[in-house]
Amino acid sequence: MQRPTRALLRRPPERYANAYAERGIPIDPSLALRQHESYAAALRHAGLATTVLDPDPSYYDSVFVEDTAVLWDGAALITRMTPEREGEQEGIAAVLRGSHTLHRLADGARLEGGDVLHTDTATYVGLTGRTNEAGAVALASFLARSGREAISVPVKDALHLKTACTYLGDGTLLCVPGQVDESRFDVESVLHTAAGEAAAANCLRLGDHLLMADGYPATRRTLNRFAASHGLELVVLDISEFEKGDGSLTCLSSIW
Ligand code: CIR
Repeated sequence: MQRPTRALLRRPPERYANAYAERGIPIDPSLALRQHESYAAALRHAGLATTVLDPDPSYYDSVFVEDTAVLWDGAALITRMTPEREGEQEGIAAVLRGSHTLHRLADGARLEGGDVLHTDTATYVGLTGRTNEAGAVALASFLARSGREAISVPVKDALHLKTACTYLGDGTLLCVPGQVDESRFDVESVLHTAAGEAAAANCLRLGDHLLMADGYPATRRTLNRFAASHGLELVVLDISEFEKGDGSLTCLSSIW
């Protein structure tokens, strides 16, 4: 897996809390901003240089930048998103143009960054409500330029592939039981989230740091053991105000 050195983030717009309030989900906007700052600080602590963009008031979910692009080897595959978010990727594409060669999806292809999981040996693409076969094929040809394989994985009962599982590094996958066929992954070991802690599956490994979301004590014990045995610092972040919007750790940044 390429070791990332840079991260792109976007602060949540005022509309973020309002949009969820209209659906009866109360989000505290100032807490969301503080949690976003802590997240950015954790990325810097892990050695990444961060660029934090001003909010995009046109798209309430625009804090979830991961979904807008897949980054690999100096190139960016700009995604096509769920209808409510379609268009959001253009603001990120305008920024990435300065550092990446941009590639686009054909009409009819759908892909979101949350469905793309890189391990040391391959890239996995989730087939979900957000990513279709044509999107997976487009990702495969995007990565083929770098001689990298993309392997499709159907996902059950999760928004994205990385809601169901993430790669912890050191040959280890962390999965919610039953949401993906674990035998499809070329890994040495598989850990599971504890019962009732599915949202703990989305972790972010950055060098010798492993970031996990706060509030999942049983899975935290598992990850503490993993971190200790691999010489990692486990960093636990409260991202409650983003979880309320179905977000998780990886979706708050695009890293390369
Ligand atoms: C959405 O439905 O698109 C947002 N509310 C949540 C996106 C989370 N993205 C991610 O986990 N990669």
